[in-house]
Amino acid sequence: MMSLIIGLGVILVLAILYMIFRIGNLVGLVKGSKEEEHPGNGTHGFLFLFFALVGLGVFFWYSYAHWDSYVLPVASEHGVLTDDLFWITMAITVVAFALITVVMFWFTYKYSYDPNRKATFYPDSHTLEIVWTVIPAIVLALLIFRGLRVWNDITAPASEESEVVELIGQQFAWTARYPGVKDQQLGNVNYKLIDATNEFGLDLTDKNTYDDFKSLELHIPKGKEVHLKIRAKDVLHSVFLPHFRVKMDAVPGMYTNFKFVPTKSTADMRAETGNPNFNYEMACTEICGKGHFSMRFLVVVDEPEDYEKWKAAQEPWLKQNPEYLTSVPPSLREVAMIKSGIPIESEAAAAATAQTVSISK
Ligand SMILES: [Cu+2]
Repeated sequence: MMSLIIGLGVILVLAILYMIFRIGNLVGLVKGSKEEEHPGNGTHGFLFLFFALVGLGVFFWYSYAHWDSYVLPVASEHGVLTDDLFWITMAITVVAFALITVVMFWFTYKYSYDPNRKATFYPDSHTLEIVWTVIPAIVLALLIFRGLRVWNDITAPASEESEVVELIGQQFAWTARYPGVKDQQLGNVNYKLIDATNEFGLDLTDKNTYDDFKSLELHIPKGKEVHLKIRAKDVLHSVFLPHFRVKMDAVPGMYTNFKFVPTKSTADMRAETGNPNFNYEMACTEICGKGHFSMRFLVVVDEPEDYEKWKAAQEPWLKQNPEYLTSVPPSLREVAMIKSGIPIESEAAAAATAQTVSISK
C-alpha cells in the first residue's frame, strides 16, 4: 500500500513538472521568445552537467561509505589472485567510467544549441579511431588473458593428496560426507538407494562406504588442498563460501568440483577480525525454494592436527545405522564391521547373519 502511494506521488510530481515545463514553453511562444524553436536548451544542458556531477559524487560517496562491505577478508590462496583481478578490473573501469561520464555530459552542456554557432563538418579521423580501438583492445586482452590463466589454475583437477569432502544440497539443508579415516576414499553412491535413513544413497556393496561419515558442519584443514565434490538431491543449489572466494553450483545427477587451499583457520580469522564469535559460513546462492534462506552451513577451518583429531572422533555412518549391515554382501560383512567399528558380537551383526542363514536355507 505504502509503495503504491509513493509510486502515485512520484507520477504526480513528474506530471506537475511536465505541466510547468509546457506552460513555460507556451508563455514563451505567446511572448514570441527566440527560444521557441529549441525550448529549454540551456536548462537541459545545465541539468545534464548537474546529473553527471551529483551522480558521480553519489557513486564515489557510496563506495567510500560502504567500503567495508566490499572488502571481505580473504582466506584462500586463489582468493588473493581473484581479488587482485577484481580490483585491477575495477580500477581500470572506474577511471574509464568517470572520464567518459565527465566528457560526455560536459560536451552536452558546453555545446548545447547556440544560434550563433555553426557545427564543424568532421566526417572521420583515422588516428582517433585507431587510438580508441587499439588501446581498449590491448587493455581488455591483458585483463582477459591474465584472468584466463588464473581461471585455468583454479579449475584444474584437484591433486591426489587433497582432502576430499562431499557436499550434498537438498531442500533445505546441506550435508557433508567424509571418506573416513581408514580408507580415505569416498564410497560409491546411487540415488536409487536413497531412503529416509540412507540419505546419501550409500552403495553398501562398495567397501569404501563402510567408514564414510556424515557431518552437519564443514570441517577443513588449514594449508591443505580441499577438494569439494558437490551434488544435489532435488533441484539446483549453489555452494558459496565467500571468505574462500568459492562458488559452485550443486547440480542434481552429476558432480561438480571445486578445489582450494584455506589459508586462515577459524581462530586466525577471529584474531584478524577482532571478533571472538566469528565463524565461517557457507550459504546456498541458488533460489531453490521457499526455505532457501535456511541453507546455511557452519564452516570450521582447523589446524591440520586438530582436523585429524576431529575426523578420528567421528562415527562412521554404518556404525550409526548398524541395521544396514543386512544390505552388506555376506562376504564383506566382516570388513564392514571392522571398518565401521560395529562390534562382531553386536545384535545387528547377529541379525544380519540370521538373515543370511534364513535366505540361504
Ligand atoms: Cu539451496
